[in-house]
Amino acid sequence: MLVASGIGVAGGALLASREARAEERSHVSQRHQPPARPGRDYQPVVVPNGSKLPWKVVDGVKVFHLVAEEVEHEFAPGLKALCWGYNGRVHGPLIEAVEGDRVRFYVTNRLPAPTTVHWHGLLLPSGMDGVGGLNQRAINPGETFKYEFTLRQSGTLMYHSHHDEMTQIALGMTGLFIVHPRQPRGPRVDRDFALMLHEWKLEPGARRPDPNAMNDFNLLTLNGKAFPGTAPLVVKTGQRVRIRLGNLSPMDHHPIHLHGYQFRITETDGGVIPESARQPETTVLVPVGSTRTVEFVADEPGDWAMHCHMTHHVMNQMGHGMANLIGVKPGNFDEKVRQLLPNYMTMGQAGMGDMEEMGMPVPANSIPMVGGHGRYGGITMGGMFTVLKVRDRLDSYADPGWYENPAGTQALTAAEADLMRDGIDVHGNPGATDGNA
Ligand SMILES: [Cu+2]
Repeated sequence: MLVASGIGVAGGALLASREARAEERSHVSQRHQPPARPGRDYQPVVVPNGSKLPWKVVDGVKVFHLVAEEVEHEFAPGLKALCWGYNGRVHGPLIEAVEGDRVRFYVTNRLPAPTTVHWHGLLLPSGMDGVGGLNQRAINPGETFKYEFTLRQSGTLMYHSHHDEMTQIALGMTGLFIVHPRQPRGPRVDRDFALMLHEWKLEPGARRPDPNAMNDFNLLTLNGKAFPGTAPLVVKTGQRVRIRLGNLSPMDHHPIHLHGYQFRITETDGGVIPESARQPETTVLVPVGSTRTVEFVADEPGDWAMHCHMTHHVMNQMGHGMANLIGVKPGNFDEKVRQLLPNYMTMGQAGMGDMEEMGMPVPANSIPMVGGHGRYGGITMGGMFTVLKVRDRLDSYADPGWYENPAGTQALTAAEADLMRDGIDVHGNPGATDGNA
């Protein structure tokens, strides 16, 4: 009897606490704060090559309108394709709001297929989570759905289609969703950049990316652009810089490496990393379906490369099923082939580095497989590559051009006098010492 009543009491308490939690949840979703304003309540992020989703306030709610549609997108000068995105952009415009804001999204589907929008990493009611068939009926072509929730967290989050994910994400239907904290946290950041990573398969000359690709991606992008189409990140010396990286590539994680600095990884899409757990890094791995945020003080002026460290991810439209020609001596092979193909040239015997310089003609609507031009010649990286430009003096954040290295701070051809002084015989063999000694 005693035992049974004990269970009864415990059961009642459990029920009461469950009800309290449910009430708390609904209370939280009701108890939104006045809509925060850019400049006054938060410092807006910078989206290189990108755009932001406009909004208006209606009765204390921030109202947005996303239109899912086909978009002609330029990946780099000379390379366009028909992709799927939002509001005429690939990827979709960045959404920017503040913790405590009540937000309402109208989503109009102008695609030829049903779609949904999933709010990746956001804490919200299950029915707003956007998984087609699970949380809602998919939005048919021509329909407009409404999503509404209160932002209960801050951070670097994302949005993407969650219906026929393989096709729709591969064609570009992703975007960043930045939620600023209501109360500023940590040291003030001067430049706050947001970049979305992606990978595509687009055959030279093709009009549409191939969503069936699983391994052979040939176009790697930052905010939808492949170098040399990527805009630089421009910063003044001494500024505190934040870079937010999101990855909704179909298949690959991207180790993003920044030259010239050590940074700390401060946040994931799961929240803020405690200060004691922030390791110094020069490369941050951004897994598929995640965001990573890094911070550092830009105290060293210059042009600093920032790129994915997977070497195939800093190439442009390159087929990977080619013969290994390293070290091959073609002899008079070229001459013989030219009788049939007048422009034939065997390439690749010493690698790919010369290919950008050669100015080989490329098929219409394609870009050369390697990089662009820098201040000192060809840059043998393309794809997921950009430049952090740090300058002592800036009139604006427009591209300041290439950095002029101060005299004595740049690698140059070794002078004869230096070689003499240091006893370097360029024809000698300096060898190597025993690694165990
Ligand atoms: Cu990569």
